[in-house]
Amino acid sequence: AKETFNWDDYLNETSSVAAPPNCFRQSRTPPRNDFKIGMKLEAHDPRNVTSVCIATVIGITGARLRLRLDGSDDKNDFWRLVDSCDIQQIGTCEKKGDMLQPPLGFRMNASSWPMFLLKTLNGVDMAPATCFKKEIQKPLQNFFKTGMKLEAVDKKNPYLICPATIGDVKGDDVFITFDGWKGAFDYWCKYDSRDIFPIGWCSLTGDSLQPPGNSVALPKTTSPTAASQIKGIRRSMQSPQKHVQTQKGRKPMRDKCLEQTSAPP
Ligand code: MLZ
Repeated sequence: AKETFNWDDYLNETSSVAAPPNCFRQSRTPPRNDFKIGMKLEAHDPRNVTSVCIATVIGITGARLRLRLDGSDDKNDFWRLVDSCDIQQIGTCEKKGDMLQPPLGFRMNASSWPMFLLKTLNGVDMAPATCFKKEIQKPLQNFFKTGMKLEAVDKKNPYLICPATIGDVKGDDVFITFDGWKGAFDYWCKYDSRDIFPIGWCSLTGDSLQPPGNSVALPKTTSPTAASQIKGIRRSMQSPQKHVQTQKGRKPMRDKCLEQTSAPP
């Protein structure tokens, strides 16, 4: 049977609270994804944000698009929300009097760009204006507090959205820590980042939320007894079948998390 991660149970097990929706620069109802694979649009080159390029929709995942810049390789795909201000309808750039640019790392000789562009745009399936949704205003200030739970894009594996905790708050910045991954994927971002979502986002968009990893981070201040108990938990986690208890008498992670030694790939 397919087990699914359940936020209510998890918040209970970890005695934590969800970051309220007003913390995020995200619509309360995720925008509808009307794009189709193969459609083309204009996108800011993530590696050179001042230049606007032609991109193709390579994949659709929830309210996000997997994009590839035309003339680029297949190693630099990126993901954008359908209401991202980084994407626009083909023609927008020209209307503003700007020129479409070759992506950073254009596969061909720079002199072949005009002809490449002409061929690229000939008879293509251009995403219509209705596909592009309006980005909402950012919250007036950083409302996040340390310890709040959320769903966040794993920037090292940007196709993944995973359960996370606010690890720290400094001015307009928040530290995103991934539950059960010992800090390996953590990052700082602005409170209005488009890569962080309120809990329940994935279930609304149809994205699959990755379950937490199976590494328990040692709390900063730990009593000797708690420390030995945590070591015990870690030992038990090496043998996935065992039922383990925390000092609070709760399972630190759900059984299915223990079964999963590491998320694919
Ligand atoms: N296959 C990778 C995915 C890790 C994803 C972690 N996300 C916070 C791994 O197991 O390393």
